[in-house]
Amino acid sequence: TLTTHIGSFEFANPIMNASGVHCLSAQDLDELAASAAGSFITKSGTLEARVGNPAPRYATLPYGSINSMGLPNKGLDYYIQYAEKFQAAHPDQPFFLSVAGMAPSDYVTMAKQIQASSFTGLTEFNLSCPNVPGKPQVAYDVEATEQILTELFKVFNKPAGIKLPPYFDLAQFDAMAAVLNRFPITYINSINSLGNGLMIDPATDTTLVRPKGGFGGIGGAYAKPIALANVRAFRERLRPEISIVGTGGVRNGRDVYELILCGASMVQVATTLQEEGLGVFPRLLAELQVAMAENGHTSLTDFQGQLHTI
Ligand code: ORO
Repeated sequence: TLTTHIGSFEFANPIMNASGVHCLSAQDLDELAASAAGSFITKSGTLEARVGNPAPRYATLPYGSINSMGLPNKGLDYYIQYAEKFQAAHPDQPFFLSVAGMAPSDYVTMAKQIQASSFTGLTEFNLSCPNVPGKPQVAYDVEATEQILTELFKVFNKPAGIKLPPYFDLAQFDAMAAVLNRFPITYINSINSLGNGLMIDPATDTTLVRPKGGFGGIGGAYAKPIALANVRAFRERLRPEISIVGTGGVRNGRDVYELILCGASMVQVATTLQEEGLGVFPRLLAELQVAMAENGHTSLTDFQGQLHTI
């Protein structure tokens, strides 16, 4: 069985989209919901709808992607309305609502709106978007993160997750985990894209994307070892009640298996979904089952978090 859990929610399988891919419109979300994915998440909604950054803002790379979308989205009201309607029609199909703030106070405002809505699923607070010009990635600032979470959990008591950027120093994991452990968080999602990479077209000596002078978030295979490390490092530091969604570098079923081995309960796919479309889900599910069978496992809990070290 591929059954998995986040908080009190059960999912038939652990593979889903990462926020940003195939999740902008109601039609995109309906297609995800009808796909083989175990769940789905919306594009990060902001208080006001956004058109995002100028094109070109996504490019395919030899081993992944670069994006500088700039949070194009239909606005929080649109996604709350979608969530309320979908939940009423499909009460047994839990899903995720992602939100992002343009300012720290936005997170509290949005949390209040979601709290007041009828949505009872999982809300993911994106503290790690790398692509809005002039806006830092909040979760690289431990104090700012602590302040936002303090204010947020004064008004919010629904299941909440935090989308984190990749960290690279063990002291960063120590500091962030210590903060996260103090709040009633249901899960973390590691990782967002590797922020502010740069790729160049050799034919023209020109950046591949236009916004921010060519800087953008890197995803795909480039991200896999970083994602594994972030999932593992947080699993070793967070309270066991806090689940982990593992995101980054999934191209095949073995990649899904390895994120679960490092401690993930759910695994999200962005670049490969963007490149391959919804058919990626049945393929990854079949490949995950092969990887499990090769190691003699029949359920996710047989190997979840059971990484061997030497
Ligand atoms: N892109 C990312 O890679 N991560 C985010 O959180 C948001 C965006 C975007 O909209 O640019």
